Amino acid sequence: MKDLLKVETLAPEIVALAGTSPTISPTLTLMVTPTTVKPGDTVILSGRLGIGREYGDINGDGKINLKDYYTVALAYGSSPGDPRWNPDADINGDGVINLKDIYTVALRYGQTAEIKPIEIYSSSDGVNWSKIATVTTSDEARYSFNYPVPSGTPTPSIIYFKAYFPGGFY
Ligand SMILES: [Ca+2]
Ligand SMILES: [Ca+2]
Repeated sequence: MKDLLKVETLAPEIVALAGTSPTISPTLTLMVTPTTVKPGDTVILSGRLGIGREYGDINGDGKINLKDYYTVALAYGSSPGDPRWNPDADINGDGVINLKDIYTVALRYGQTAEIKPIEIYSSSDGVNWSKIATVTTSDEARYSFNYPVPSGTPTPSIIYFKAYFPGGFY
Protein backbone atom coordinates (compact mmCIF):
# COMPACT_ATOMS: atom_id res chain seq x y z
CA MET A 1 0.00 0.00 0.00
CA LYS A 2 2.89 2.30 0.51
CA ASP A 3 3.25 3.10 -3.15
CA LEU A 4 -0.32 4.33 -3.26
CA LEU A 5 0.63 7.11 -0.96
CA LYS A 6 3.51 8.51 -2.77
CA VAL A 7 1.65 11.77 -2.97
CA GLU A 8 4.08 13.96 -4.69
CA THR A 9 2.96 17.08 -6.22
CA LEU A 10 4.61 20.16 -6.96
CA ALA A 11 4.46 22.94 -9.08
CA PRO A 12 2.51 25.45 -10.87
CA GLU A 13 -0.61 24.16 -9.25
CA ILE A 14 0.73 24.11 -5.78
CA VAL A 15 3.65 26.46 -5.91
CA ALA A 16 3.10 30.17 -5.90
CA LEU A 17 4.62 33.29 -4.51
CA ALA A 18 3.37 34.74 -1.25
CA GLY A 19 0.02 36.45 -1.41
CA THR A 20 -1.75 33.87 -3.48
CA SER A 21 -3.68 30.84 -2.39
CA PRO A 22 -2.80 27.97 -4.63
CA THR A 23 -4.76 24.80 -4.43
CA ILE A 24 -4.39 21.47 -6.04
CA SER A 25 -6.51 18.52 -6.80
CA PRO A 26 -5.53 15.57 -4.72
CA THR A 27 -3.37 13.32 -6.76
CA LEU A 28 -0.86 10.58 -6.42
CA THR A 29 0.90 11.51 -9.58
CA LEU A 30 4.49 12.55 -9.27
CA MET A 31 4.90 16.02 -10.66
CA VAL A 32 8.01 18.03 -10.17
CA THR A 33 8.12 21.31 -11.97
CA PRO A 34 10.73 24.02 -11.65
CA THR A 35 9.80 27.32 -10.16
CA THR A 36 11.80 30.43 -10.77
CA VAL A 37 12.35 32.45 -7.64
CA LYS A 38 14.62 35.12 -6.19
CA PRO A 39 15.79 35.99 -2.68
CA GLY A 40 13.04 37.57 -0.65
CA ASP A 41 10.29 35.54 -2.29
CA THR A 42 8.30 33.12 -0.25
CA VAL A 43 7.23 30.01 -2.03
CA ILE A 44 4.02 28.52 -0.70
CA LEU A 45 3.45 24.83 -1.04
CA SER A 46 -0.04 23.76 -0.21
CA GLY A 47 -2.50 21.15 -1.14
CA ARG A 48 -4.53 18.30 0.14
CA LEU A 49 -3.60 14.72 0.44
CA GLY A 50 -5.72 12.51 -1.70
CA ILE A 51 -6.12 8.96 -2.74
CA GLY A 52 -6.26 9.37 -6.48
CA ARG A 53 -9.06 8.79 -8.93
CA GLU A 54 -7.29 5.72 -10.23
CA TYR A 55 -7.92 4.10 -6.86
CA GLY A 56 -11.58 5.05 -6.73
CA ASP A 57 -11.63 8.54 -5.20
CA ILE A 58 -13.40 10.04 -8.16
CA ASN A 59 -14.41 13.35 -6.62
CA GLY A 60 -11.03 13.88 -5.00
CA ASP A 61 -12.25 14.43 -1.45
CA GLY A 62 -9.78 12.00 0.06
CA LYS A 63 -12.43 9.38 0.75
CA ILE A 64 -13.69 6.43 -1.20
CA ASN A 65 -17.35 6.24 -0.38
CA LEU A 66 -20.91 6.32 -1.70
CA LYS A 67 -20.36 9.55 -3.62
CA ASP A 68 -17.75 7.86 -5.74
CA TYR A 69 -19.83 4.75 -6.11
CA TYR A 70 -22.84 6.76 -7.29
CA THR A 71 -20.77 8.59 -9.86
CA VAL A 72 -19.86 5.29 -11.44
CA ALA A 73 -23.33 3.83 -10.97
CA LEU A 74 -25.02 6.78 -12.69
CA ALA A 75 -22.85 6.35 -15.74
CA TYR A 76 -22.88 2.57 -15.68
CA GLY A 77 -23.01 1.00 -19.12
CA SER A 78 -22.30 4.23 -20.95
CA SER A 79 -19.58 5.05 -23.41
CA PRO A 80 -18.55 8.30 -25.13
CA GLY A 81 -21.55 9.86 -26.92
CA ASP A 82 -24.02 8.50 -24.43
CA PRO A 83 -25.80 11.26 -22.48
CA ARG A 84 -24.92 9.50 -19.23
CA TRP A 85 -21.25 9.25 -20.18
CA ASN A 86 -18.95 10.66 -17.53
CA PRO A 87 -15.25 10.37 -18.26
CA ASP A 88 -14.46 10.74 -14.56
CA ALA A 89 -16.27 7.48 -13.90
CA ASP A 90 -14.21 5.63 -16.47
CA ILE A 91 -11.49 4.89 -13.98
CA ASN A 92 -9.52 2.48 -16.12
CA GLY A 93 -9.91 4.65 -19.21
CA ASP A 94 -11.10 1.93 -21.54
CA GLY A 95 -14.01 3.93 -22.95
CA VAL A 96 -16.79 2.08 -21.21
CA ILE A 97 -18.11 2.23 -17.68
CA ASN A 98 -18.67 -1.23 -16.39
CA LEU A 99 -17.90 -3.68 -13.61
CA LYS A 100 -14.21 -3.01 -13.84
CA ASP A 101 -14.77 0.59 -12.79
CA ILE A 102 -17.21 -0.38 -10.08
CA TYR A 103 -14.75 -2.94 -8.83
CA THR A 104 -12.04 -0.31 -8.41
CA VAL A 105 -14.28 1.70 -6.11
CA ALA A 106 -15.43 -1.40 -4.26
CA LEU A 107 -11.90 -2.66 -3.72
CA ARG A 108 -10.96 0.20 -1.40
CA TYR A 109 -14.42 1.28 -0.39
CA GLY A 110 -14.40 3.10 2.94
CA GLN A 111 -10.76 4.11 2.86
CA THR A 112 -9.75 7.68 3.51
CA ALA A 113 -6.56 9.64 3.22
CA GLU A 114 -4.85 9.39 6.53
CA ILE A 115 -4.10 12.54 8.47
CA LYS A 116 -0.42 12.47 9.08
CA PRO A 117 2.66 14.56 8.44
CA ILE A 118 4.10 14.94 4.99
CA GLU A 119 7.70 15.58 4.17
CA ILE A 120 8.78 18.48 2.00
CA TYR A 121 11.91 18.17 -0.11
CA SER A 122 13.74 20.70 -2.22
CA SER A 123 16.33 20.39 -4.93
CA SER A 124 18.32 22.71 -7.15
CA ASP A 125 18.64 20.22 -9.97
CA GLY A 126 15.64 17.97 -9.62
CA VAL A 127 17.96 15.04 -8.96
CA ASN A 128 19.49 15.50 -5.54
CA TRP A 129 16.85 16.12 -2.90
CA SER A 130 17.07 17.45 0.63
CA LYS A 131 14.35 17.18 3.20
CA ILE A 132 13.58 20.69 4.39
CA ALA A 133 10.50 20.24 6.55
CA THR A 134 7.92 17.92 7.96
CA VAL A 135 4.47 19.45 7.77
CA THR A 136 1.46 18.38 9.75
CA THR A 137 -1.80 18.09 7.87
CA SER A 138 -5.10 19.43 9.09
CA ASP A 139 -8.14 17.31 9.80
CA GLU A 140 -9.05 17.64 6.14
CA ALA A 141 -5.63 16.37 5.11
CA ARG A 142 -4.70 19.83 3.93
CA TYR A 143 -1.19 21.07 4.30
CA SER A 144 0.70 24.30 3.75
CA PHE A 145 4.34 25.21 3.96
CA ASN A 146 6.13 28.51 3.40
CA TYR A 147 9.64 28.40 1.99
CA PRO A 148 11.57 31.67 2.24
CA VAL A 149 14.09 31.84 -0.59
CA PRO A 150 17.49 32.28 1.08
CA SER A 151 19.57 35.38 0.49
CA GLY A 152 22.46 34.63 -1.78
CA THR A 153 20.30 32.56 -4.08
CA PRO A 154 21.27 33.48 -7.65
CA THR A 155 18.62 35.35 -9.62
CA PRO A 156 16.88 33.85 -11.36
CA SER A 157 17.10 30.43 -9.83
CA ILE A 158 15.11 27.31 -10.24
CA ILE A 159 14.12 25.40 -7.15
CA TYR A 160 12.34 22.11 -7.30
CA PHE A 161 10.03 20.97 -4.55
CA LYS A 162 8.18 17.84 -3.80
CA ALA A 163 5.94 16.65 -1.04
CA TYR A 164 6.05 13.07 0.08
CA PHE A 165 3.43 11.36 2.16
CA PRO A 166 5.10 8.36 3.79
CA GLY A 167 2.81 5.65 4.96
CA GLY A 168 -0.45 4.06 4.12
CA PHE A 169 -4.05 5.03 4.36
CA TYR A 170 -6.43 3.14 6.57
CA1 LIG B 1 -14.38 10.46 -2.88
CA1 LIG C 1 -13.92 1.69 -17.73
